[in-house]
Amino acid sequence: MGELAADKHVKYILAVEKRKDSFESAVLEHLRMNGAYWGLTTLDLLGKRDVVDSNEIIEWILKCQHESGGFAGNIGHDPHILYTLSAIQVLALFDKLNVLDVDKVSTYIAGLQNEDGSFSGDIWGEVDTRFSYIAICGLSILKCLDKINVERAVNYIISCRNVDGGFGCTPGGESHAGQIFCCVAALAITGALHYVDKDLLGWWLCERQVKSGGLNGRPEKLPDVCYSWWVLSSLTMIDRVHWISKEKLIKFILNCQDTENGGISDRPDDAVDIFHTYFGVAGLSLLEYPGVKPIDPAYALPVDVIDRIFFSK
Ligand code: GRG
Ligand code: ZN
Repeated sequence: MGELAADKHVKYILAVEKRKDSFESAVLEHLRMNGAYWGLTTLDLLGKRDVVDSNEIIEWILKCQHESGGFAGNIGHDPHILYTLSAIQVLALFDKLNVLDVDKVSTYIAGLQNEDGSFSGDIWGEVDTRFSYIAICGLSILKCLDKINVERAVNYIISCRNVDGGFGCTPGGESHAGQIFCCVAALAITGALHYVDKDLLGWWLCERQVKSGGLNGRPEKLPDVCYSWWVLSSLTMIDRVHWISKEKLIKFILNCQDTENGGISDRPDDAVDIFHTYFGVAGLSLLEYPGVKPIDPAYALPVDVIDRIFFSK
């Protein structure tokens, strides 16, 4: 096993950003706002946020804002709650939340709450606990949680809890590590973690570690680096990280690196992408890997950024 090829990953992220005509950027075109969040957060975790021009990025983010207050994945596209959170997160990363019309953005997010407390992703109405998390995380960063009915939002999330201790995307939906992250993080942010059966959920989550040391997202599925985030952040929030082998997971993540050209893939020997590069580095951050800044498991932003938002005068 090698070490984390941090410098190579920085170069890879910068190259993806520049290669606007490549296959990967064509695929990412409509969700460039997410790509910006993944890439820039990874750079920051590696202590390299300053290698990009923040003014240029902020200018572009503001051009992605729609008159409704929501943000799109790219200029001229339709707004969605998903990209709105990424825009808020990137601005938080650069300490530039002050460029936002907070009332407008928070009104857009709050307007997506339904009668039963759930959230839709956009005007088309798809409902998912992913959107509950996004709304709660975004509004909390903007200090506007009072714009929604938090009690109903929490009750809806609880209605998606399963007998195995996990959570699904809607009531009755199968437990999946990605949805568990969303529900646990939303409950953590709203101070409602007492609704989680930590031992039962911790057991389900730690069973996600397979022989190779990697984590899967559901029973019988293949391991994938992104679950180093979805599973591990959930275990961290419920204080059960010591229920998996940290060493084995570190080894699995490092084995998924392209040590020549940078980037991290979902599994050893697969092609790298910016999504798994972020989740690999974020996972290593939760595993306290040397040289990687600590990340907040609920807000998915570096701890120093969260401290600046909530604890500076
Ligand atoms: C700020 C970190 C952050 C997230 C924003 C978008 C979002 C909120 C959360 C997404 C949560 C989620 C559902 C993640 C799972 C993504 C994933 C790898 C899905 C794949 O599922 P399958 O069933 O793959 O295709 P498996 O691994 O089960 O074979
Ligand atoms: Zn994955």
